[in-house]
Amino acid sequence: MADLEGIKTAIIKGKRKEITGLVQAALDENVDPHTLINDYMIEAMKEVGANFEAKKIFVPEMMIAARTMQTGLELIKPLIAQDAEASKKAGTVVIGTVFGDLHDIGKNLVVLMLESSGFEVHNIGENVPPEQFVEKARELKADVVGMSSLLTTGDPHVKATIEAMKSSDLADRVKVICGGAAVTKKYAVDVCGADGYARDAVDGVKVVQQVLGLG
Ligand code: B1M
Repeated sequence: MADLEGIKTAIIKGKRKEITGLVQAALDENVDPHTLINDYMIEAMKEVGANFEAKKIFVPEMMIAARTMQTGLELIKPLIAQDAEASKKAGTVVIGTVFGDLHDIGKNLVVLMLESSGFEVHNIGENVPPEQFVEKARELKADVVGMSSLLTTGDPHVKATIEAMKSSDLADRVKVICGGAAVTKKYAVDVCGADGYARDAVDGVKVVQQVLGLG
């Protein structure tokens, strides 16, 4: 029987060699990939964050846990993305993590969910300065720019990025959405003037559809 708690523990403890076998066994038993990600893998990362906050672990352990999570996700990705090519293209999304922030796991999940929902997605990486969001949105003819922010110290960069988008020539045609554990709807939308806020990757798809007036 699939050892789902084992998957969670392997991520928390950073057992990278074990994660592949455990995830593969779960997939072989037809455990829903979304259940695996949402109920076990993301939950594991929450516990890693709590352990870090409680000073039970430090940055190196957090990094090993993140790599273990990513190794597991690599196995799951093709299953989620398999129908994406057929259904392109509901719109073009440019997405990155804001300046000063190197966290990428959540953003990459949002990319995966958007791609599997028919969007053309350009992942412009992490530590992205505001002007680069604008340049890439122009170059790639984006309909939506999405930014991810995990650090509360990133708030000024979220604001600066939204301001850069809204004061550019793209303001009228490119919508801007935000997400990530450090951002709230109130801050992103009410304070900074974003067009939307998403609390997780599934919500990210809904919000992109919403701001584009789809479905
Ligand atoms: Co960092 N880190 N980290 N970290 N890290 C947090 C974010 C933290 C909350 C941990 C804690 O203290 N509890 C804390 C931030 C505190 C704060 O600002 N209030 C923190 C800190 C302090 C730091 C450092 C400063 C530590 C240090 O060096 N002293 C440092 C900063 C480095 C930098 O970025 N400049 C740092 C470094 C790291 C690692 C490199 C070791 C590693 C990241 C590896 C990587 O990403 N490749 C790491 C990790 C792993 C974490 C935690 C444990 C897990 C993050 C994660 O991947 N979660 C995190 C604690 C936590 O989040 N509980 C923590 C799983 C992921 C699926 O969730 O990213 O929230 P999340 O994404 C979700 C939603 O937020 C949403 O959808 C996703 C899927 O549901 N979402 C969007 C995200 N982006 C979206 C965009 C959207 C829509 C939805 O639209 C565009």
